[in-house]
Amino acid sequence: MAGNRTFTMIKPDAFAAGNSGAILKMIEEAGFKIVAIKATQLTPELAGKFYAVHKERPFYADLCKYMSSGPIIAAILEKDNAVEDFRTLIGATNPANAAEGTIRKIFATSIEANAVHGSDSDENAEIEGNFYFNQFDRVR
Ligand code: IDP
Repeated sequence: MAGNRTFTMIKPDAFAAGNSGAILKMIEEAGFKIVAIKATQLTPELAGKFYAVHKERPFYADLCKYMSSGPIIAAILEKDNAVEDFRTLIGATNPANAAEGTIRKIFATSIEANAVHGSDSDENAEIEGNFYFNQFDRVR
């Protein structure tokens, strides 16, 4: 059965451009409830840990640099079928391939600076949420 929570980050490009509020509005209007949220900034080491699954990819070093380049918002979101529905809402990794009306189509500026993160499985949603939030930082 699909889980009901996912994890997102509003990435440094979207945060710096002042698009956090507009993105959170789209997320809430799509039916997601915010159950944990914080503004923070990753160090390059923490970005490397978060994206460790990509460490053999050619873009890994740039990705760690970019993701630690400025503030972000991290959040846990709740909705039925959360992981899949949120991936649909954000659109394809490369904004050039993202469907009209998706968050990445509207706000992303490149395949790297693509505005938002969305977990790709229930298991990763749990791991990624726990990376940022302890049990007292979230709605139960
Ligand atoms: P996803 O975020 O859509 O799940 P992943 O393949 O898991 O995409 O990649 C993680 C992040 O790494 C992307 O969101 C994007 O910021 C960055 N990225 C992915 N592919 C490339 C690339 O080919 N060049 C530069 N950055 C990339």
